[in-house]
Amino acid sequence: MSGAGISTAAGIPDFRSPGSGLYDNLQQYKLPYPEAIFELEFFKESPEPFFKLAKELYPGTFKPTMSHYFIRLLYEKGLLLRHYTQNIDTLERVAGIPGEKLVEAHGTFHEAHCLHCRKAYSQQWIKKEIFDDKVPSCVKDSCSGIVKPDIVFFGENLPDKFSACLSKDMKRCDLLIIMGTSLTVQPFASIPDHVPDTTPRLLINREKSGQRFSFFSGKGLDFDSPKNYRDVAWLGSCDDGCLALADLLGWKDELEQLMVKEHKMIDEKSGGKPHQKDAVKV
Ligand code: CNA
Repeated sequence: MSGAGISTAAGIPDFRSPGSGLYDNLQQYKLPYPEAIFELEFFKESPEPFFKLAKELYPGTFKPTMSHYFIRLLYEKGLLLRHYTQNIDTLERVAGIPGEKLVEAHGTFHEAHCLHCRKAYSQQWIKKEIFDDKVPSCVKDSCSGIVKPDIVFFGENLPDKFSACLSKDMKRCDLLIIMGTSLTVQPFASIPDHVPDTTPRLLINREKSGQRFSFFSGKGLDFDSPKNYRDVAWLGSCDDGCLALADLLGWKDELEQLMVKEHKMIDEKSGGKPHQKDAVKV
């Protein structure tokens, strides 16, 4: 399972890293508070800040990281039961992980719907509207509702696939790898509570996250108490962590070569133009 931290090396800021995270850099949007940009009620009143940000962060402009290709290797070797992601940047798909192996818990930019009449719109349509600096609005007669990409805002339900997969996957999970997430957004953050008590849980992140709030609660990760027998925090960058793990597995060269090969293909597809943007300045 992963969060924004597996994509920061691609140049996409996360939410909460002090200084570089989106929440510290949204002054230009004049929001009442940073989270408002992803809140449904605020969006209905003031959609402009979200669409301005969506243009900056639009999928298709970034290349997957070493961490994404590590997940792809897990898949190719038949070890990936499922990858649960909070990310909306679609880099897992770009990295070649098939849709049936993914749970995009906070939705994707793949499709969009009118908030009023639910008419579906394609990614190409909404992309053009966003890049023309318009607030996309429904073209159906007498509707003109706002059209929103199918990413999950605060105040919206997660896709049905999330709970459907969770109930069948978690009992089969024999190693949970958690990468690049502050484990603060529910219900995603409680996935680690659903695996069997005998399943080891490995966190690869810049800081410890998701720790249990009380010694007795039994919920959350437990790295430091004497009772811990299965939780491990590897602190550092996700890419370094994946590379270190790949090294232990004897896959280091394969992983590095896969990333070089795939990035070359992405560059070729984009007509030799450098594909990767500089880190986004919001
Ligand atoms: P977050 O709350 O911003 O936390 C990110 C975590 O990753 C923090 O603990 C950081 O310390 C850590 N981190 C950042 N960069 C690295 C790195 N290179 N290596 C190791 N650790 C790192 O983000 P979460 O994903 O936990 O929060 C959930 C939100 C963020 C979801 O709703 C996402 O939709 C949303 N989000 C997604 C993207 C994206 O799609 N790339 C970008 C920004 C936010």
